[in-house]
Amino acid sequence: MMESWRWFGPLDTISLDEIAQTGATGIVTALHEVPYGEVWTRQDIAARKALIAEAPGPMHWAVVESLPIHEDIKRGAGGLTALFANYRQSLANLAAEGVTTVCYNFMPLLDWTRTTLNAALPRGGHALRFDAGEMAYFDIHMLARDGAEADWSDAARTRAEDMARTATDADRERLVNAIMAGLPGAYARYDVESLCAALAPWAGITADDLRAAYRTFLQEVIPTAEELGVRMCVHPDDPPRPLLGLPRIVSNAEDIAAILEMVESPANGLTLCAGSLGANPVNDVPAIARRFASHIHFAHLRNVAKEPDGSFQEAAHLEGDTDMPALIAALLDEEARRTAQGRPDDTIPMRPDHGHALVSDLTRKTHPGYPLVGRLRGLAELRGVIAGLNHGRAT
Ligand code: DNO
Repeated sequence: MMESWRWFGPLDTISLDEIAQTGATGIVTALHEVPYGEVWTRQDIAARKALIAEAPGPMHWAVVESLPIHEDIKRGAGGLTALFANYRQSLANLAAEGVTTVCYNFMPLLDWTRTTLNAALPRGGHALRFDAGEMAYFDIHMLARDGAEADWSDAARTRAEDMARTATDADRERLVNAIMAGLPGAYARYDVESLCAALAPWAGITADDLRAAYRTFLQEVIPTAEELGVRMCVHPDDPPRPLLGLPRIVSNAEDIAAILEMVESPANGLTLCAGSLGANPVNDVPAIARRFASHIHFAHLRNVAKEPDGSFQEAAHLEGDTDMPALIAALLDEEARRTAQGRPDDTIPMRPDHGHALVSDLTRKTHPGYPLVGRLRGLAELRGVIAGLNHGRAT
C-alpha cells in the first residue's frame, strides 16, 4: 500500500520537509483556497505539484482530498450547468497534471463533526470526541431546531437537559468551535445564527431527495472521470448518521451499494474511511472493505471506541472497535488481486487518518485531528501491521 499523508497546503503548519521524514511518499492535498464551485486551473495544480516535488522525497501528489461539491449540487437547486462544467474542467486539469485519484464527500453543509477536540486521554495527550449528549444540547438548546428532540436517545437528551442547566458561555463557545472544526481549509465557519440560516434551505429535503441529487451529480461527472482515467472516491459520512436534521446517505454498506449502482464505472469508487464507518455499530468495517474492495481507491485508517448512547472517541490506530489487521488484510488481498490481473501499480493509497495529540503536539497549533507526532505514531503502527501481514504472505 502506498503510504500517504494529508498536507493542507502552504498554510499547513506542518511542512513538507517534516512530512518527508515520516517516510510517506504520497501527498494528499487540495487547493483549499479555491472557493467551492470554481475551476481548479491547470496552472495552480502544476504549482502545487511543483512544491511537493521540490521537497525532500521522493514525494508526489497522490490524492486530491477533496474536490468539494458545491452545496447547490447537493441540494439539487438552481441552474447547475455551470457548476457541473466547472467540476468536470477541474477533473480534466487534474488529469492533465497526472493527479487522478479524487476524494470528495456528499455530506450537506458540514463535514466531519466532533464536540470536543481535546478530550484528555488516561496516559496524557488528547483525542477527538463526539459526545451525543453535547451534540443533542447543541441541536435542542442552542440551535433550538424544530423536531430536534426526536433525533436523540433518552440518554443523550437527559445529558442535554443537564447541560442546559449548567453550561456557561465559554462552554457554548467551545462547543460551536469544535463542531465547526471539521470544515477543512479556509472555508467560512458558521456561528449559531449563520448555521440556522444555512440550514433553512435544507428544511424538508429528505434522504431520497439527496440521493436524487447525488445520482445527477454522478451522471454528470463519472463518464468524464472515466474517460480521463480519474478515480473518484466518495468519503463516508462522519459521523454516519443524520445530523441537525440534514440527511446523510453514505453511512453504511447498503448506502455504498446503492451509490456504486447509480452509475456503474471503475471511476465511481469509495474512500474506505475506517473511522467514519466504524462509528456506527451496524458497520463491520473489514466486511465492508471485502465487499466493495474493487471500488476502493483510497483508505483512511483510524479507529474509534463507541459508547452505548451514540458517543464515540477516537482511539489509537490499533485500538478501538475495528480490527485493524483484519481490515488491512482485506486491502492487501485486493491489491494482490489487482496485481494478479496485471495491474500491479493499482495500489491503494492509505493515510493514517487523524491521530491523538501527543508530546510536542500539545504545544503546537495544527489542524484539529491532524497533529504530527500522533499521526506519525499511527503511520508507524500501520506500517508495522502491513510489514507483518506481508511477511506472513511471503512465507
Ligand atoms: C476528516 C476527513 C474529511 C474528508 C472529507 C472528504 O478528517 O476525512 O474531512 O477530507 O470528508 O471530502
